[in-house]
Amino acid sequence: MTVTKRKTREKKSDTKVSKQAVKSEAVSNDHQDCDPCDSLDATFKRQLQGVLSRDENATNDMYGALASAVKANLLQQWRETRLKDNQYQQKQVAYLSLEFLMGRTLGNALLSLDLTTETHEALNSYAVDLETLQEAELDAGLGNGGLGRLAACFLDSCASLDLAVVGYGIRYEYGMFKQKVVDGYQIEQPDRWLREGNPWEVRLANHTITVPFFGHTESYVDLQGHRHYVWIDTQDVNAVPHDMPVPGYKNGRINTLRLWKAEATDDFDLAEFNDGDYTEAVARKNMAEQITMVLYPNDASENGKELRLRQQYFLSSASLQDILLRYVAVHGSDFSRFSELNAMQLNDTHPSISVPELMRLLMDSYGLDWDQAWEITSSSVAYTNHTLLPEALERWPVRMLKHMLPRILDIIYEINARYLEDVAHHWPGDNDKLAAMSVIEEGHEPHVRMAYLAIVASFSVNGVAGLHTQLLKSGLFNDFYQLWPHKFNNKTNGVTPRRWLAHCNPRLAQLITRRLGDSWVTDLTQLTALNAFTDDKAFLKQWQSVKFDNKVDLAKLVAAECEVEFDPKMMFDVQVKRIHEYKRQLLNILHVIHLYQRIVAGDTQGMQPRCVLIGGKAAPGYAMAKQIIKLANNVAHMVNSDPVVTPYLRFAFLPNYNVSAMEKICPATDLSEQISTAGKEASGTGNMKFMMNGALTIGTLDGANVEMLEEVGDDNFFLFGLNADEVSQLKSHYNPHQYIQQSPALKHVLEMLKSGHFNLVEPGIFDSIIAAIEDPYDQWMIAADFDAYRVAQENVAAAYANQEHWTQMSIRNTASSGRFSSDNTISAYRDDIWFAK
Ligand code: 26Q
Repeated sequence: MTVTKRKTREKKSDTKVSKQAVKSEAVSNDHQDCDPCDSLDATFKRQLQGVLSRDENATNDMYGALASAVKANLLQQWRETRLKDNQYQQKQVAYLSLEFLMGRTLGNALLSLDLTTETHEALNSYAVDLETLQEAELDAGLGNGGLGRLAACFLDSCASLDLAVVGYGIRYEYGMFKQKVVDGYQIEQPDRWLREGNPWEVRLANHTITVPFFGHTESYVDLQGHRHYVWIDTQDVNAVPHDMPVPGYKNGRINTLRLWKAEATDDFDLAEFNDGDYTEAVARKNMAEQITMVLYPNDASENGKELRLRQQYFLSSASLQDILLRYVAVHGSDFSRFSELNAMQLNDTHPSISVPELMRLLMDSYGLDWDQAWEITSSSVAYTNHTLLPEALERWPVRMLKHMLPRILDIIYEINARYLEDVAHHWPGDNDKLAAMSVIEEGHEPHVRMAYLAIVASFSVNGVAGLHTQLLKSGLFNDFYQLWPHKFNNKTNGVTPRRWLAHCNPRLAQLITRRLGDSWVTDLTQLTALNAFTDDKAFLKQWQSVKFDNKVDLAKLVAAECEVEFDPKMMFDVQVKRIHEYKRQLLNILHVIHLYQRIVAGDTQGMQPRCVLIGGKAAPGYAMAKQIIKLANNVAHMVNSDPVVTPYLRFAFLPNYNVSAMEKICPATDLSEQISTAGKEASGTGNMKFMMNGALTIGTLDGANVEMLEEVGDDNFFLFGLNADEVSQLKSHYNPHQYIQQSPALKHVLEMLKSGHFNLVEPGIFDSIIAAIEDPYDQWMIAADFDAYRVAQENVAAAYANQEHWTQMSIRNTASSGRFSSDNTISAYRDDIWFAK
């Protein structure tokens, strides 16, 4: 292999504070464009006067008025939090993420600010209820799925735990696409979530930051003989912060989610204008503003698109400049306390270009030498990995970096050259090791391996569940684990109990609070006290009736969205998540077909009537995932249109699954499907939301399921299937036909699929699905787990037949969910990684 030539080491230059740093003296961080107001009621009325004159679309206007009133109400606390944090008495953490899947803000803000009652009262004089207004809010869908929603749950917990944490992200003009289903096929529509404005955000044009692209680097030697690098002839883009409030739960802290919007710089336009090329100037403006136009909708494979890299660098550079300006405003150019007072958490490798960018800023803007800059960078950056799938690991072509970010590429080379010396020292003479671990993947088209770059520079590398972290250490990152075992640690994911129980399931929350008081909201382990009531008949009845009422509500949504009638007396069996082969929605659908065949054949012995719901989006370019959606819809059509079948089985595919849909779904679910191929789902977080709301899980030993099972015990969990070791051992000699032969049920299902029963007018459309199941290279091992899954589902049915016992198991699931509060997770990040207060 060729180890890239190391350049002349950069020497310490005089630590001159840059122009930017001086400018930062002016950083007041004030949100001047809004006035704080006294009572919510008064503000609401004032806001309303402005809108009621235009009375078409009154609900939207009233929502806007109410949201503005709530924002005005929180401005004072927001400012106080900022002033306090600006004094830098406490470690500041930046959570850097390309995704924040916030969902709606209003209901959560009212809960945290303790304004729900006051709001109900303020609305009394208008013929509209709070729920209707809440539903008028469009979801902030600035994320794909688990990773983006985790970031949102973490922000809630950080604020509620009184931590000084800023979320840094991108203000995408278009969030996650809206999914329509037409003739059973997914259709994507743009999500213009800002079309009616965003009452929660505060635009801070005076805090705009400039991000460079393209150009080239030059170097010079100063009078002391030190070499300096300059990046010149760049095309600059402005990053304008738009802040969103993140209220802590009834604690007075309001943290900030700072989302950057890309805008063209003035001199950019001006230069072109002076050249007389007006149209070119406008076109360039467009190019700049494209950066924050749209969220990439893939969640499990890297796509290598140049615009995506621009987004990543734009976020990283703007955020780091912002962090450094804030630091310098208080501490001046003395960086000796920087890493004691700052930590940057990378949400996967997406913002990992931050590593060379921080080096660049410290050296080129603030005059530090390489060693000082590296010491600071490598003690303030931490990396969280969210996937084991090799196809999802980010790699960027060296060529692309050289063109777009030449100075950054130089720094990456230098980081790699120095780090490879450590590797060579640890494995003397082992050139294969050097090639395998190099940040640069050599070859016809050399690439930068972003995960390796992140590991090399981070003082902490964590997985998101115990099993996931184990697999990182023993597999994907084993070489790095051998080199730096101390960097690796686990932080099992969690979800916020404010949104995922208190807000989304008020019936259950009230029932719990009547028995336990309300301090479970900030200390979820208190739910274990519910175990004392599993023999309390009255309590069991109340628990059942809460679930029943929630099912009535969900049935209304399903009727409206899918035109399928769900009967709340039947079991609600739900799988909602992104559509991916490894998550095995296909296994679920095959089981539905199996039940359908049994019912049609009159074999309903031991069956419990159930309504199966599947929801989730497929990445637009993921053909197999889209076929799976089509299959679900076609099977649903056959199931629901056969009156022999519907007393036992109903099946719906819910379009446009998102955060707000989950708020209705998880409180109403009896059975949660967590059936990924073992070793493939890093953690899962939907699994935790369901458990908190009293669903039982049918699942494999994968991700955080392992820990959920540990908490609740196997009497209260339907476990099935191969474990991660068995999956990896079977891989070399997997023979799906053997499993198909051994399982009459699976054989029968495949025969029906092959007969075209579900696609009579569209022959052949499911051939690729059938082939995948029968493929000896089927990584997801559908056939291997089918029978175990079928048997587990029979156990589910038998258990559901005893409603009292089922209810006891349901209570035990909620009671055991305390460990999966994101408060718990964030406390561990705080203590073990951030060393924050
Ligand atoms: C990468 C390159 C280019 C474009 C997009 C992406 C991209 C975007 C999003 C790649 C991956 C994602 C999202 C991954 C994700 O959501 N992972 C999930 O993270 C959860 C939180 O830790 C886990 O619970 C899930 O198990 C994991 O799948």
